[in-house]
Amino acid sequence: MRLFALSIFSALVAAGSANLILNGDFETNSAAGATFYNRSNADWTALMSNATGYGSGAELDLMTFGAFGSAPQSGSYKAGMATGRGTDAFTFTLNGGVVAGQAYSFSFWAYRDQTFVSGNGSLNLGISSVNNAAGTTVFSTGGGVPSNTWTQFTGLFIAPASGGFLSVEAVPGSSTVWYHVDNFSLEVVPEPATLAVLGLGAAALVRRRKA
Ligand SMILES: [Ca+2]
Ligand SMILES: [Ca+2]
Repeated sequence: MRLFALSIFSALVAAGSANLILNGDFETNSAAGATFYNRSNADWTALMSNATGYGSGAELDLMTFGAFGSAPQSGSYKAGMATGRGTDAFTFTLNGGVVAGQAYSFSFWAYRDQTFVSGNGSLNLGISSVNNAAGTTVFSTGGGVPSNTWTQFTGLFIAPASGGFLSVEAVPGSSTVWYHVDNFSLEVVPEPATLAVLGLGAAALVRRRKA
């Protein structure tokens, strides 16, 4: 019964909503097939559509095939964030924003590139009302980002505040780390109340079938 309800839940999450992140794959840009390393926040922001660099590190990268590390996880571009000079960070502009109290699911891909540094740190996601600040943190990888292998991170959260932006921050650990990131998505999860009703309906359906 629980598995049956879970499968309905999964189907709703999968089919129910579109990606709220307008350029979560980094594909909409003016790079014209080139790779750009160590951009200032202003220059990286100018390259990107619907994303804004704001961190103190200000050495963001936009990379395509042939750049250091693995090929982009999705499409032709990935982004790079380091902690050598501070905290590299950016926000994605959201389609319509998120609403406080609503449930959301997220997914993104990341790894620690070891070409130049082998450090640690974390990647944090936040909901922000402005495009140049982290806002309220909703997820942290902690130190558990694998090196050199694209790894998917997924989860659910209840939005702690309303906001039009999803922030991504490379938080320094004990030594410099270079994260490569790609393919971010954020989707609305059906209301918990709706899920509860559907779960009861599924349970009732199972009971009827067994009777
Ligand atoms: Ca991409
Ligand atoms: Ca860089």
